Amino acid sequence: MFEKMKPLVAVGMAALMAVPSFGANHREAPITALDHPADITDFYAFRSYEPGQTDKVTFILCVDPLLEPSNGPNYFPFDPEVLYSIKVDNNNDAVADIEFQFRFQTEIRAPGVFTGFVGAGTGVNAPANAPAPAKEGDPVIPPAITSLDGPGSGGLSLRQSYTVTVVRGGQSTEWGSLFRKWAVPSNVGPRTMPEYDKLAAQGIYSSQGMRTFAGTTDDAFWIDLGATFDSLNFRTAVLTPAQDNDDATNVNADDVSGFNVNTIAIEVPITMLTRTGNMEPANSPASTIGTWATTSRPRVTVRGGASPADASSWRQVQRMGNPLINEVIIGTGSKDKFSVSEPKDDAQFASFALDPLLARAINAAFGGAVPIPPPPRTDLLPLVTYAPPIAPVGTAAGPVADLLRLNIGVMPTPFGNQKRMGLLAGDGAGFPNGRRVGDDVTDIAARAVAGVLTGIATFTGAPNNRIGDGVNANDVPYQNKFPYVAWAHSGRSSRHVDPGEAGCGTGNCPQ
Ligand SMILES: [Ca+2]
Ligand SMILES: [Ca+2]
Ligand SMILES: [Ca+2]
Repeated sequence: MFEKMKPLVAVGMAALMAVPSFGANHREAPITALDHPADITDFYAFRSYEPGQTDKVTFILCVDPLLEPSNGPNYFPFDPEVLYSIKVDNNNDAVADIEFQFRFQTEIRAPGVFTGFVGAGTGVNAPANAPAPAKEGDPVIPPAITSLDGPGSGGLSLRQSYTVTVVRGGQSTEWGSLFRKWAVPSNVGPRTMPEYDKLAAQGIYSSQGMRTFAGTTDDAFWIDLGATFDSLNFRTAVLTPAQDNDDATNVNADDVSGFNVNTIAIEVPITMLTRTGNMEPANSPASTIGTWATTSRPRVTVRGGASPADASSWRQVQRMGNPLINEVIIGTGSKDKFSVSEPKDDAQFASFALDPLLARAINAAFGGAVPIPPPPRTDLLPLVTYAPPIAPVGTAAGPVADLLRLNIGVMPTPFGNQKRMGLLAGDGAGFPNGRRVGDDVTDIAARAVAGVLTGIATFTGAPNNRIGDGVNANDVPYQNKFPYVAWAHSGRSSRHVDPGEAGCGTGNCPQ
């Protein structure tokens, strides 16, 4: 896009087009756009707000964007060739101290059946006129799928199990090796999976204070994608105060609505994550962790002279820490390089962060109506170093690195009291202090780029503090419990809320 739109103004417009898109990383870089199973769409990390679980942190890694729920017959298995990882730095050097690795295996249990999932009622048998060699009463369609294993799972032909490996101190330990963990399939429809919510809930596994879930779910992200990519043809660019304050109502259509995504979630005790092994208070220099997710594929060739650390057979395809960095800070020509590099080496990209083109594009596209701070943009350093207001004073800043930083000492905000604008709305347990599924990272990041973190009145007031795409909420309610995302949309009855259709407030969304 940058290459095609040469005029300076057009370049600025093209950059601004990215404003609402950086929340999710759906197909954001050239390589990952071609490798959808390894394409990380979103990464979340937050102190668990499920009642009784607030001494834990939940990580959610979503991959494989824009899954249409009706897209059978194979739907959306995880890729057994991909290593899905969640990494945690707890001593401020942007190098992982703890890693959670997920690998999937696929089995086809009914190889003669034309679809991955089949079932109805208590089963359907051959009628009297069934041609030979079948005879009346022979089972044809198995019972509806009500279980991931054992009775009720007979129609679950394409089934995936997965392993969870915890890597720390150079040691790899398989978590939950005493039981099989099944990935939850897509929601095919009410005949095949009549009690899908119960089926999905079977995919939550618990042991040793940890829980995991893997499966197809609702995409927790939301955005007015269509307006964005129609050459910045925004339906709303600056929200009115009333629109901005209504966290439950969309002014414009959520173009990700009705789509699923593949989700991996893991919840672990905070004491497993801090370098002290303790529950640290928010003002402790040991309270803030940095976390990111990666996807990797087997290396095709092993380069000579690789160090032991590089000797693994995996090559990183993508990584994601902050939803902001790769989307709007890194130049398009560097996005693939960024995807395959390590956070500890992010100083090579620091110039993008300290003078982001996007900020200049916003300034230009609004004809100067949106003033922006001059570079170097040190106000953005809390996103790329351990610094206040996320990490407390006295924390070692560490190198410039794209990590999603989470101060685990900050108590989680109860589900019903959370603000979509997170930290900007005074909700200290929200993005950019970690990221919850309901945080409007699109609007938060746009405003951060416009300078609202500077604390300088010129940049913290309107219109800078009301930039937004007019999509404020997910299309379906989140869960107030692990794994927090909503279960998958039904292939038979899901619907996308499109412009001109019902789904914005009490009326239709604008065209
Ligand atoms: Ca470290
Ligand atoms: Ca959704
Ligand atoms: Ca928004």
